[in-house]
Amino acid sequence: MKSILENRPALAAEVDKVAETAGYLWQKGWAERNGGNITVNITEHVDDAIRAMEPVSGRFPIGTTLPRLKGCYFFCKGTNKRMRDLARRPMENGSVIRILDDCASYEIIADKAVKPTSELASHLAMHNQMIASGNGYKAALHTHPIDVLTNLLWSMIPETRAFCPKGLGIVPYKMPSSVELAEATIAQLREYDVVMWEKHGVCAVGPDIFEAFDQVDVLSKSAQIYLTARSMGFEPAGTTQEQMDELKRAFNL
Ligand code: 2HA
Ligand code: ZN
Repeated sequence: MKSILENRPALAAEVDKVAETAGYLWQKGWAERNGGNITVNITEHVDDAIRAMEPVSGRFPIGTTLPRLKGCYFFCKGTNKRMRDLARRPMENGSVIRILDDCASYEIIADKAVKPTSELASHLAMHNQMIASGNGYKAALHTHPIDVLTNLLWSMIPETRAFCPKGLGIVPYKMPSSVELAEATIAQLREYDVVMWEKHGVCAVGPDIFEAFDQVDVLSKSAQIYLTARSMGFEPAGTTQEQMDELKRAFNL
C-alpha cells in the first residue's frame, strides 16, 4: 500500500520530526510503555488528493465539539502505542485523521486504521484554541517527565527564561483522557505554553514539535539542577529578580 507520505516531502518532514522527538522522549525516560502522546496539525500540507481519500476507519466521536477544527487534519500517535516504536515506524504507530464537518467526530484516513491517542480530546481542544488565538502553533505534546516541574524551578537557569518565557501552568488532577482535563488544560494554555497535569505529567504546545519538546526539556533541566543542589545539601538561590530583569532588557523577553 502507498503511504500518504510518498511524494509529499513537506508532510514527510513533519512526521520525521515527530518520530525524532518520540525517540528523545523514550531516551529521556519520559515515555514508559505507551506513555505520552503527540499530535501535529498538518492541514497546511493537505492537497486535493488527500481531501479525496476514503477513510480507513469508521467515524469516532471526539467527545467534545471544536468548531475551529472543521476540515482539519492531524498526525497523531496511536493509542496504546509506544513512543520508542513511533520513533522507528511512525506510520505503523500513528495515523492521519480528518475532522468531520460536525466538528465533533473524526475518521482515520492513512496509512492504517491506528486509533489515535487516548488524550485526543485534550489534544484537539488545544489545537482548536491555538487556531482561535492565531498564534500559528501546530504541535501538542504530552509526556511523563521524571522531574517535578514547578514554577520555582523556572528560575534555576537563565535559559529557561529565554526559551520558556511564560513559565508553567498547573492543572489540578483530573481523570486522564477526560473532557474535564481538556477544558482545564485549555484554560491554562491561554497564559502558558507548558502546563503540568498534576499527578500525571506535562503538556506543551509550540509552532512545531521540536519547540514544544524544547520547552519541557529546559524546564526539566532546571528541575534537575535544583534537585541536584538539594541533594548536595543546599538550597540554590536561582537567578535573582535583578538578574532576570537584566536578561529581560538584554534579550527583549
Ligand atoms: O497515552 O500518557 O495520558 C498514554 C498517556 C495517557
Ligand atoms: Zn499521560
